[in-house]
Amino acid sequence: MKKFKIAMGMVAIALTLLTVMSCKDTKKSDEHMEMDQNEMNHDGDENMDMDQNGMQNDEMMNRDQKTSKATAVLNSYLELKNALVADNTEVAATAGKTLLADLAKFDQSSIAGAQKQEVIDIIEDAREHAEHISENSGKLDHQREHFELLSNDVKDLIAITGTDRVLYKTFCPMYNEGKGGIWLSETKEIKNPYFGSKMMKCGEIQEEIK
Ligand SMILES: [Cu+2]
Repeated sequence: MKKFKIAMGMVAIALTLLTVMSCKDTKKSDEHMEMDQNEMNHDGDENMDMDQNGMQNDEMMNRDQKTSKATAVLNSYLELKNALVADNTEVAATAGKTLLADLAKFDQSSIAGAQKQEVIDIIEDAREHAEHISENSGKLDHQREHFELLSNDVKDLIAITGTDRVLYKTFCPMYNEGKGGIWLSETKEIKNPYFGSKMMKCGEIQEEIK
């Protein structure tokens, strides 16, 4: 099964763009750089919104020709990503809440063997990040930190479940003091969820996932 296809052409174009765009003038506050364990571990009311979002997601499932177990998760993840692109902390929090509910409903029953535990672990981790994002309206930096970790979880999840749509794994080399961070996008056009309007075009496509 061909899960990942690296579009080298895209990378080359993106690199060229990257050189052209000035990504240098950003200063990121590191006040949230170290997330302490207590903050990461509190137990929340993750199941609160399961019913509320059920109908909406079923509708989305029916509309898509191609579906995957990750469909609802991807829908809310991309909604969250686009809210961060728009620097909209309230919408990001709302999308985080929807995502939390979708993660809680994720059905891993048909996933076999060693991958099952892996999926359970990924979902558990992703739920914590979605929860923090939902609870931190007004703190865009904080939401973005969790979004970076969440993006890796979603990437790992679809490596197992597959994806119902083409996604672009995009890398922002400037994020996190130059350590960089990835996100998944439904479009080839670079719209940076880590910097939003401050550095919208910073990023390069690393993989086309389909
Ligand atoms: Cu947090």
